[in-house]
Amino acid sequence: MRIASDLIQKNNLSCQSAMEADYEALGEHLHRNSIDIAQLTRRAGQFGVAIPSWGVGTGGTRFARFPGLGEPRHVFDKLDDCGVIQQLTCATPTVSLHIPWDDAEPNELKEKAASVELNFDAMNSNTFQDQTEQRHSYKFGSLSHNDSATREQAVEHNIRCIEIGKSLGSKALTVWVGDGSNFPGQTHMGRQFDRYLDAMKQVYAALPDDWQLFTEHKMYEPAFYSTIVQDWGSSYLIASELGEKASCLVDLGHHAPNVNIEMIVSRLARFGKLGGFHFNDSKYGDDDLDSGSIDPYRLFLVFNELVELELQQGDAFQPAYMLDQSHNVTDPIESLMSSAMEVQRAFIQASLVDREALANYQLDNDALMASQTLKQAFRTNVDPILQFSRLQSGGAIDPIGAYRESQYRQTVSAERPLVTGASGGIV
Ligand SMILES: [Mn+2]
Repeated sequence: MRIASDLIQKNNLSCQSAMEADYEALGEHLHRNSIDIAQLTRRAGQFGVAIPSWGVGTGGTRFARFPGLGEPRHVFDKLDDCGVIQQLTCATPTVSLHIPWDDAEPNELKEKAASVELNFDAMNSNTFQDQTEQRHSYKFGSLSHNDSATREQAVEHNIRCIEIGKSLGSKALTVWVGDGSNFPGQTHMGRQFDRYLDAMKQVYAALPDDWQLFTEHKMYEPAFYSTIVQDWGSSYLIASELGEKASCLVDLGHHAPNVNIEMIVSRLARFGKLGGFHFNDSKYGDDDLDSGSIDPYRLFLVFNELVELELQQGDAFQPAYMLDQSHNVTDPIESLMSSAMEVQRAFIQASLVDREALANYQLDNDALMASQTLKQAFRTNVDPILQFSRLQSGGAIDPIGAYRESQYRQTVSAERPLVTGASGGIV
């Protein structure tokens, strides 16, 4: 199902000489600032962000879902689509599965993933919707439900996700729940949090030594008055209570508008509890728009903190990166390729920041020049670095152009019937 390599080579040839001229010019520009473009290109090649399996399906809103052509029918089709994204961008080497949406025989999953050169990232549990033949409903909560049998069922599901993940080579479990309340007074917020913590401790106890557990906060939805893991403070409390294998995920869309997310990143990392990210973008709320499509400067500022942390902590600093967005009006493969490149771009731009100059401006209280130092890096067009890195790794200089030329979507739509029912899940 992958894209023919001669098609990629032909597409690359059509834009290679322009790219090389741009690369040389950028190299000279960076050299004047004592930055080695070859080192940055290697850095771009080492960057990876995970694709969520559910991201390759078309999403929807509470109002409607408009299915796209040739949507994946099951996890094996999803892995094919993820394989195409990695083949062309060389920036998405792993896939994050969602159980039970992606339930399948682990050996078959491993075999399929290997055939499209992908590995498995964090496992995601689902206790926010009911499955057929499920004994206890999650309508009024899962890990924090006031009925102990429902909590036990949710704990067992999370432990099952760990077991599946162990056989796939995954090393992390992400827990996001929809638990909360829709009315003041509906739940006792203190006792509900106690029940959640107690259940999470049982999940944590089943975690292998070399695994991580990520807790993900979300301000609202599906519960609208209160959610059990409402904000990064609650998330931090949970991760602290559980132990050192637990840390916090920051989903860029799960905050109130205008919240200073890069400051949250700095705070969590300061206390060793920054686990990783779910990247997306938003305008009004938890919009799940494409990463970098609304506010690329904010994405850059987040990476500015991350690059700074990497310099301080070295290889010990290994945050988990995943895209988590919903594609309602675009081809999901195109959106995910574009988003992976936007995240990679922010990473490289943040690597250009003159940290010594910035530190001195901070010491001198020179707010204007400190800000200009960041802006200078942000304004640098690093496209040639990303393009050259992809070419070196066997990918496409222009992934979206090569993808369109390949007619992949048209080819798979001939064998994948239109899916009108299921919705792309958004967590
Ligand atoms: Mn998320």
